[in-house]
Amino acid sequence: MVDGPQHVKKLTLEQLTKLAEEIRHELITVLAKSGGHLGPNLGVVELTIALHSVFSTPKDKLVWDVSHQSYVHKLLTGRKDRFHTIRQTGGLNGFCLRTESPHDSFGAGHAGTALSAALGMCAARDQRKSDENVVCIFGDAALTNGISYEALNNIAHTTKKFIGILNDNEWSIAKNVGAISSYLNKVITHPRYNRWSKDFERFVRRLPKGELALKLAHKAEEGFKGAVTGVGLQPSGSSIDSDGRGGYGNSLFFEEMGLRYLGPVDGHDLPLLISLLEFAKNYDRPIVLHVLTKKGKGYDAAIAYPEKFHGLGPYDVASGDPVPAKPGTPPNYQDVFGQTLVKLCQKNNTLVGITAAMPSGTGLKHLEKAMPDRYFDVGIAEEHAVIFAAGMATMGFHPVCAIYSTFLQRAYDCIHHDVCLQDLPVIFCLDRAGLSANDGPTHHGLFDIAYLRCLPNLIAMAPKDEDELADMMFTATHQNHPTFIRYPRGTAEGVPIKDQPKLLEVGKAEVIQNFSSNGKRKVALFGLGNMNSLARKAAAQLVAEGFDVAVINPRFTKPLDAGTHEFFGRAAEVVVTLEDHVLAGGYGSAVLELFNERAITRPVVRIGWPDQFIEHATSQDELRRKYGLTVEHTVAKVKAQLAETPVMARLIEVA
Ligand SMILES: Cc1ncc(C[n+]2csc(CCOP(=O)(O)OP(=O)(O)O)c2C)c(N)n1
Repeated sequence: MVDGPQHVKKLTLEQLTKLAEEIRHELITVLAKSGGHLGPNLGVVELTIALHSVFSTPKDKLVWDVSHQSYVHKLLTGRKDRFHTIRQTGGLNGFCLRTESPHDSFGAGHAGTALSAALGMCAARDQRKSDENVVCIFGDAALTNGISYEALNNIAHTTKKFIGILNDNEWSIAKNVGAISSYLNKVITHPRYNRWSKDFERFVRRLPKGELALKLAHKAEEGFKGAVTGVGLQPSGSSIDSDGRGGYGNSLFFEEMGLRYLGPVDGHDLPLLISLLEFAKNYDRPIVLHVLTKKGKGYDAAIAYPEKFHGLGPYDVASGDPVPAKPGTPPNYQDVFGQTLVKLCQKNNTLVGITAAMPSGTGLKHLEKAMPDRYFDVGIAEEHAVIFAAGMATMGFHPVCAIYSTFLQRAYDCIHHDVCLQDLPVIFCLDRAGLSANDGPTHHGLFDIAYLRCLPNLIAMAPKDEDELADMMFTATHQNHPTFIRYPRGTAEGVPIKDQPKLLEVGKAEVIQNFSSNGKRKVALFGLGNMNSLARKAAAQLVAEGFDVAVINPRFTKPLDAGTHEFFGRAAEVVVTLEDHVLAGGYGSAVLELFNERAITRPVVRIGWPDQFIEHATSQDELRRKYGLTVEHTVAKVKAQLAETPVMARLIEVA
């Protein structure tokens, strides 16, 4: 395999084809151990090789949307020796990261940012009068996202030189949805759209491998959608364009946006891709190249199950089967959420489920299967999802938006302006609230308590286990206000789930273990959500070491149970708050504000994530150990705090 992009340029077509094979082998074998975005990367092997054959990074800029499909780019830009570390502690990140390599021109992880970022780079280049090429690679699902259109609307007015590559594989994570997907489908399948002009052919012919590219393209002309490798060009001489402006293929949409459109072409045909990219590089107007790729190409299992192989954990290479969970592993929160929603929907006609392109990730696929008419996939469109839900709520519905905590950040104004301000009963199920360890900072859901706590009208809660998640969902369906339930990724606690969920009292905490008033020094541990189990373990150790310990499950971060917090705040010598969230503005901060308002002077030890972006790692446990979200650290902090707190002073105040 090659060492860097400069080597790619020296290879013959035969060697490049061999390189593609080697890369596919590397992807399939490495990801079998580490997990990752296999399908999308197998789909862009030829495209990435072609990009590095034609463009010269880091001077030229490749901007990848989401950047989950940048593994091949990483392999070709000096990172092949570390590729086996991808998504592991201290290893390569699974997305583009500016701090990881100068070849990563723009970091991402959230969808829909590439067109805007690339256009910004073009504007900067034009301002400083330099000559870098900026190439934006965006998937068909990026066109379900509003930001992409904001950028498209702006390109032709802003720059004369912009190269967009639409990497169309018909899939988001699940099958792509909506009108734009149907439109692309039409572009691909309708012969009217698959014609080329003579001047493009003339240009390609002049290129070193141009003759060959055209031959391949014509050979494949009969095959279109469904047989991506067969996609090709219609014979020349039949050049049309929708509006007489001379587009090379035909897409009204892109042409109306002021972009020249080339395509659709076979995204696995290396010589053709190289020729087209050379053409785009030398073109003096904004241009978009529409390439058709096959998700999972080169690995049968990934082709057969594109959704499963979009992103997955370790698997067996021979069968493609995931490494099985250990027997007795509890269900994951996502399945409990999905199954509970189905049960609730069966009894309550006002409930519907909404996802922004994440049916399997969130567990909403259970509703899709059981009650498809009550299920909405709106595409990668979190803002739209929230306002759409608000609209339904005005008509008497209780929409349930299942959105990852990190992706909901994008819809903050919609939560504020459309839901909370109008006090509408939308239910938000915030998945991945906590760490998404392998993915890293773009995917950790560590900010939602802070960004929600300041908004009036809403109710926010966090279950300590999967049974309480069901109770909270049930409780949410009885509210006439916006409600938010945050819960983490993956395996739940393994507690039994009641047949009939319980209605919880809003704003009421649960006392799990009270003081025994045995004359020992008192410590109150408030463990929020999944940190409650850690609080209970810390409590057991503190009791064993001779302390009198209370454990409380706060349940609600808004409204906070002021009475319970005050009672334990006054009774204990030390209060501890534990949260899987940043400390700045989180649950512990809410407790401090309450104590300040009520003049409770008890020291509060806050356990949570520090004021920095947390990196990716092999496991959540490693990061928790590093940042002190552990039983040992909690116990040590409590003891250190007590050592500073004179016993007598506390006793006088409590009395
Ligand atoms: C704002 C946001 N919402 C949801 C996601 C989850 N997500 C990651 S990749 C992806 C689908 C991307 O599809 P596409 O851009 O067509 O690329 P492909 O994987 O098909 O190559 C989604 C929905 C995200 N990264 N960002």
